[in-house]
This record gives sequence, C-alpha cells and structure tokens, in this order.
Amino acid sequence: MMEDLAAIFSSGTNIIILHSNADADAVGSGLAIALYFDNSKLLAPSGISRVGKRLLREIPMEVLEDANLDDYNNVVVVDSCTDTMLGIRDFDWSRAIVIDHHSGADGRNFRHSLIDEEATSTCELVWSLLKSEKIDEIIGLALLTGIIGDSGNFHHAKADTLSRASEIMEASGVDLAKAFSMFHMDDNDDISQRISRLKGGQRLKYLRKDRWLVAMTQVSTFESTVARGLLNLGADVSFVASQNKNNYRITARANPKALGAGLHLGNLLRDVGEEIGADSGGHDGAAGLTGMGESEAILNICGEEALSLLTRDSK
Ligand SMILES: [Mn+2]
Repeated sequence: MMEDLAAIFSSGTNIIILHSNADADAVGSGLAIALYFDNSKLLAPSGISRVGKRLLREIPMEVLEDANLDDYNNVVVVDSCTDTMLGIRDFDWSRAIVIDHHSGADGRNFRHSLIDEEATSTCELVWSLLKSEKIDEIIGLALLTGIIGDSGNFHHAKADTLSRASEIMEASGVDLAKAFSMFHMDDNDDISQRISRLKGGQRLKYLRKDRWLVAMTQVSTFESTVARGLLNLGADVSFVASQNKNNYRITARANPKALGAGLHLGNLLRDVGEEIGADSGGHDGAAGLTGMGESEAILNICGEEALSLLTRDSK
C-alpha cells in the first residue's frame, strides 16, 4: 500500500490540499510530499497558520489559494479527513488520496488512504511513505517541525513518535533546534510587530488577586501577538484592545494554568458581549470581541471578570 502511494505520487502530477488555517503538521506534510515527489503543487484554500507561514518562509514554495483539481492526476489531502477540518464544503472525497491521523474517516470512501489514528502527527505517516536512507535537510525540517507541533514539543510523544523523529534526523541531518526555532522566531523579524509589543508593554495595566495576574493594554495593531507577548511576560490572562475610530476589537489569550482553573475566554467574552451588545467568538484559550464605542471600559470589565472567574473558588 505504501509503495503503491509512493508510486502514484511519483508517476503523476499531485495537488496537495492543506486544511483550514494549516498548522505545522499540515504544511510540513505538504511540503515534504511536494519536495520529495516533485511535480506537486500545494493548495491552501482556507488559510495558513502563523507557524505554517513561518515554515514556508524557511522553505519557500508557492501555495495556491484556488485551483482546478481536474488539472491534476492526484488530489491529495493531508492532516484532515472531513469537510469541517478541511474547510471545504461538499468536498468530493472519493477522488482524494487521504493521509491523516484524525478520526472521522471510518467507513468512508477514498480513492486511497493512509490513515493511522495512533500516529501523533501526519508528518510521521508521510515519513513512513518516503522512508529512505537519505532525504534533504529541508524535507527533514518540514517533517520534524510538523511532529514537534502536533506532539506539543514532544510532551505528548509516544515511543514511536520519538523513534520516527530520530530516523528523520538521521536521514536528513536536520538540526532539532532549527525545527524548534520555527515556533519561536516567528514574530521577531517584523519590526512593526516588535514595536507593537513594546507599546503594549508601555501602556500595560494589570490586576492581581492571590496568585493570578490579568494584564490589559491597548495597541493599534498586532493585538494577538501582543496578547501572547503579555503571557510570556508573566500574565495568566491578557486582553488587548485596538481602537479604530468608533469601533474596537479586543483580543484575549489565557495560559494553560488559567484554562486548567476552568477559565474559558470564548464563554467569558460571549457573556460580556451579550451584556454590552458586542460580537464575540473564540475558544477557551483564545477569543475576541468586536464592538462600538470606547474600548477602555470594556477592557476593564473583561479583566475584572477574568479575575473573578479565576478566584471564584478561593475563600
Ligand atoms: Mn496533525
């Protein structure tokens, strides 16, 4: 089967579709296949994540936003196996060659598939497909970065994950630190983002109760980068507002400790939003709110609310 897939990829033209907001695993898998098998194109119809873009800066390859799939012999989907994950409605899966480690593929009809829910990452499955004694260092970097991403810096790695990572390092000579740097250096090369973070620090206010710290600030752009920066500085939760005339946007981030204490920023901002008539959306650790008026009072409401949720059980 794996030999079959390798033979299929090398014999025709391939279009490799990355899932919505493509992460390191998706981009790494796509890059590795495209680099190894040549005659391949990458397609990301629903966006690429920050780390995905970082990897693509390191390993430059054109990524299409739109394509006619009929122009290619092989339609390949990596790291997703459902419409929701892929970000395409009513996708014709029966034409797809699917390489994935998510659940959701059961009983469905693909042209071919290499699916292993036990695998920590899709990049490991791609590696099992290439498995050759020598691969380029950049292919090694693509695969290793995906594995690091999906294994949470190896925190959730299984023995298999580590041996595959080690095989990839052996075969490619890729440096582990180089792969880790894909997750660290992402913003540092953009001076305007760095200035935004410093301004965010300059205008910072914080609230403290017990062992919890909640930070609030205002910038004109790059709110999410600033919000993450505040967590790095030591805040458990951060709220960053940007004001554009009469409209504002608030971006919130929380660290794992705050999530472990039950904080859910998506719910928090939904409640605040319902109260003041503003739109919100997001997840437990990352969420946003947009509304009309002055952001400063709303920032304070958010900060106080987060702090009271975090300390609600303490006497
Ligand atoms: Mn994955």
